[in-house]
Amino acid sequence: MPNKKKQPASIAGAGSILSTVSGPSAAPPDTLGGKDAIQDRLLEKTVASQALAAAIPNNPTKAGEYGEAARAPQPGATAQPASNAAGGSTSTEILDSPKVGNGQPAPGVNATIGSLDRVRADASGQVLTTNQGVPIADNQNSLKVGLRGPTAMEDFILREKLTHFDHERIPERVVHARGSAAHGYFEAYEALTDVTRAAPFAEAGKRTPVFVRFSTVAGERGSSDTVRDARGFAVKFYTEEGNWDLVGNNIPVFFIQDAMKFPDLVHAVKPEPHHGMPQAASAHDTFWDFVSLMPESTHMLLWAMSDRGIPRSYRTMQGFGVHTFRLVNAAGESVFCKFHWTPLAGTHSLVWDEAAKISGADADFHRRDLWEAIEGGSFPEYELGLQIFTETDADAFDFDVLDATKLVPEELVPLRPVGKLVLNRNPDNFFAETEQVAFCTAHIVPGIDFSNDPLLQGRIHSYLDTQISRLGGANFHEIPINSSISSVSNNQRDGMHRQTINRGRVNYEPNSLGGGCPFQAGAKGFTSFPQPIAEDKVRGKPELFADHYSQARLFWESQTPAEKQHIAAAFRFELTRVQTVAIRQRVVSMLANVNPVLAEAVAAGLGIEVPEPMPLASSLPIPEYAPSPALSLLHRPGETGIKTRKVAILVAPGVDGDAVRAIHADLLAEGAVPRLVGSMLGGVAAADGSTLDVEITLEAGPAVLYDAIIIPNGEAALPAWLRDAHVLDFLRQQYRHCKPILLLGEAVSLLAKAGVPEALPDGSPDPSLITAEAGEYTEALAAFKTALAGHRSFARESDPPVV
Ligand code: HDE
Repeated sequence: MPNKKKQPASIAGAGSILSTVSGPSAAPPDTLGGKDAIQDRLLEKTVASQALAAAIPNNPTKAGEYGEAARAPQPGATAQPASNAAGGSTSTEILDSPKVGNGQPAPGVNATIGSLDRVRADASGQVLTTNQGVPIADNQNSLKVGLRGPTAMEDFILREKLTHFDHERIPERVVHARGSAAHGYFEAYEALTDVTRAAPFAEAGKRTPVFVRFSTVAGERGSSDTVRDARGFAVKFYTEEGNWDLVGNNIPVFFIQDAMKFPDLVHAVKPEPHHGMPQAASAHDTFWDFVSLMPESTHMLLWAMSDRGIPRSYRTMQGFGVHTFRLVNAAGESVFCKFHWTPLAGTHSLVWDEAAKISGADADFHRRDLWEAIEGGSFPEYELGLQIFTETDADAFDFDVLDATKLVPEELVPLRPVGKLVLNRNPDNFFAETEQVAFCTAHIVPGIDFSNDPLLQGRIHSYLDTQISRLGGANFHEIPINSSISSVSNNQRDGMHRQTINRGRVNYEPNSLGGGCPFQAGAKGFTSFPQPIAEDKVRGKPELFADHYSQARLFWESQTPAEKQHIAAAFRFELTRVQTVAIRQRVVSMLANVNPVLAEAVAAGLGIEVPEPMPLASSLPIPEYAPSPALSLLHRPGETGIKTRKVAILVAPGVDGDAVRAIHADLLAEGAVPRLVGSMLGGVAAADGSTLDVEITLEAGPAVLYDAIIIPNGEAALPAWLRDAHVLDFLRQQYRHCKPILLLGEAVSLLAKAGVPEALPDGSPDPSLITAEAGEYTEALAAFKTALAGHRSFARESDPPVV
């Protein structure tokens, strides 16, 4: 008879499992002897972990790291653990608590990248606590030794509160410090898999969440929105293959060609170092000194001095990726690409006199506009268009596509519309989202790649680097607004403010103790486009970069007469504020290479002769371009009509109440934002005895804050309006800023009193100055709405203004 007695479980080596150093060369024990759940887990963990290591006897991808084989990276070797315990840091993780959780993390999950809901906090119904969660009994008084005595050092509640407050600020961005942002999505029109494997373009209708931040460049965090400057247009796409940041501007070219010059440019435009002036303005000596010694800036200067430098709204400006990028498809084939955002609301700008006055009336003009539009459900939309061209196409262009001071004319490479961006949600918290968002040109995803543009190459370093001091360390990617929605697993560890609690003991690769995980993705991961390069190591620029003026000329010649006049006036304004005559002359000598009319107009305003044109840096033939209508702002009136346009309807006692109500309702129905403006808040008795409620006063909401004005009929209201300089100024400014004006009945007589001409300077009727008999305004209102939906009535302008 065989011996039926059960073999005793082996306990040999149990002591080694219970220790953290050395162990026997034999197989692990079956049991640690006791009946303890923790010990069971420890044994399971050790056994599974040793089996996992044994499953990877060597590193099978090693040979593939060398020579030609390295061109096709292989996925890393992995093995499956027999138990989830194998990857754990500790056998005690099975003990749960309200703090540590249930101890069973789902395999392969990084819970810190969940939606923002995981970190949104709501205090409804909650008591006030310290940061440690201790309920606070008294939030009014510090702890004192006697009612009139000194504060006790032990008052940890006061000290925590003051300490946190003392450290509330973080450094502002070195540039683009002033900005506003919104959430939304990008929706692809079609699959672009022929040219790119980038996730947002994978299929028609695919939506990718985005966070978009608009900004000025030079001003500090609290500076005004409507200064003359380029605007940032930075889009973070949260794709399932990682975050892609398209960090662009509202101008398609830049001042400089090489990253080496960026600190010089920014030092020159920022407040001068000795007295810290001026704020958020390029109109000072150091800026113009620098740019006039850097003639490659001429093209961008023309854009910045054009009305692009003073947009009406973030919703009415284009965005551009500026640099040439690469698109790469799944087969590894690459084309070049320029990114363009085009606002559906059209391209609209302020006029300079208005922009300067808005800075005083509402320094948050653009921030408020973006917030209000989204809050009111008028979601800003932009179409993404791509200019796609091959390397061979690029070789045939008259300019170098790696030169960020040059654009690719749409006549040469038309835009391919590929999707739309919709901003449909305001942030919960300005600091946590808009201030802490970290855009970075190095954040690209499979399917997108860099070109060798030397400005872009420098940016790839700078953005990541700057976040480390701005956001306090290397873990800024863990800040909720910055975290990816695609799985994040790597062996980067520690650093200031680390949020992730990485499970397990493996923090290196290759490894066998973690089953090889996380393993390299191989060809499925990001692979750089293998552009062949055989060149000398050299500091310098390609010869085509030396043509500094032909595209500046293209831009000038593509503008309408009014836009040209604005450009000349902007140069005049900026250079008048410059104090050094030699700098003014140098700038004009640069402009003389662009166009004699421009140079003459600017020189005349400065009381100087046009100097000799600045010597050319290029000896190559000068390229010639036909004017490009797409470069004029007036090319894009937009598709959204009067939606979101702000209209002031003046009211005073005795005004025609019926007309006010009907016009108000009509405008509101079409998505405009009409507001009743009076001299004081409160009810105003209309002619029909009804009461109209003034929403904002002429003082609190001056003319520059509206897109148009309506003054209704009102026999009894008129004398008050005629006596009120606020009203007359309101009318004058609406006129001077070329905005639509609708006057009904007797209100027409305000024109003469305000000195506003009824006809255009050439005697023809002014299509934006509309008058009608009281009670018969249907046609007039329609004409007013047409004017409101379009561009400003620049035909009114004269230099100097007559009103
Ligand atoms: Fe930037 N830029 N930049 N820039 N830039 C920054 O990064 C830099 C350039 C742009 O809303 C900084 O996070 C260098 C061109 C935008 O948060 C910094 C060079 C374009 C934003 C930086 C450039 C831009 C920035 C400061 C030349 C248009 C705001 C804070 C090599 C395509 C993003 C920060 C936001 C911000 C460096 C040139 C656009 C210092 C070195 C060209 C929209 O890293």
